[in-house]
Amino acid sequence: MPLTSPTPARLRLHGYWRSGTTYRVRIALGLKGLGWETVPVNLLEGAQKGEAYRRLQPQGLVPALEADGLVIAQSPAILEWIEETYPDPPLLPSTPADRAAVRAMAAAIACDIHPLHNPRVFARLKQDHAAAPADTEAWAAHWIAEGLAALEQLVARHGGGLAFGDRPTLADCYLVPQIYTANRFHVDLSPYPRLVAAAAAAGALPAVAAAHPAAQPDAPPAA
Ligand SMILES: N[C@@H](CCC(=O)N[C@@H](CS)C(=O)NCC(=O)O)C(=O)O
Repeated sequence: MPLTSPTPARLRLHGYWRSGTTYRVRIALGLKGLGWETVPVNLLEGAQKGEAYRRLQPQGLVPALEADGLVIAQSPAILEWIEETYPDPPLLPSTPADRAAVRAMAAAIACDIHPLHNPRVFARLKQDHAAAPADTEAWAAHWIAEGLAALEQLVARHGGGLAFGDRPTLADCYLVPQIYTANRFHVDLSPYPRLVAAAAAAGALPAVAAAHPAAQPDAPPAA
């Protein structure tokens, strides 16, 4: 039976142009052919900690997605909601084993790499351990490199032109922003040629290119 998607809800994505978690959601929305309204939450000004934003996302972390009356926190939950609500085109493969492989790639980034290079983690390292900006950058680079090394093997097992096979999946939604962030922290990506190639191939897709941080309305002009 062909997959069908319902008429899109009015989608409002609260996030920040350079946030990797917001970038994930933009990629998924774009791949589904969905439009959305960007609601900027300026992380540099601490807007994510304000009362108004915490009413949507009590952790004070971006992104949050509003879909008509529904408010969804946490990018993995948002991505799964998008996939379940708008199944066409699918961003998960058809068999449980393949879906598990895609979710493992996603979790390697979402659970084990990304949380360690968050502004709130850097703030704590600075406050409690007198970490200088060079120290927090080295910290981030360490955890990113360790995580990417394992991910390179997962992608070697399953990848084609993209992270999993040759069709975009949720794994690409996570990988592209993580490679962007790795570049921000000056991580040497030469040990991860498959990841670099997969992210470049995904990034060349028009929907993914449109999700790039520099293309967002809240990005500074020189980004
Ligand atoms: N697991 C959460 C993580 C969200 C998250 O860490 N967002 C970052 C930006 S990428 C944030 O809002 N950081 C604000 C801070 O650290 O104060 C998700 O995937 O939505």
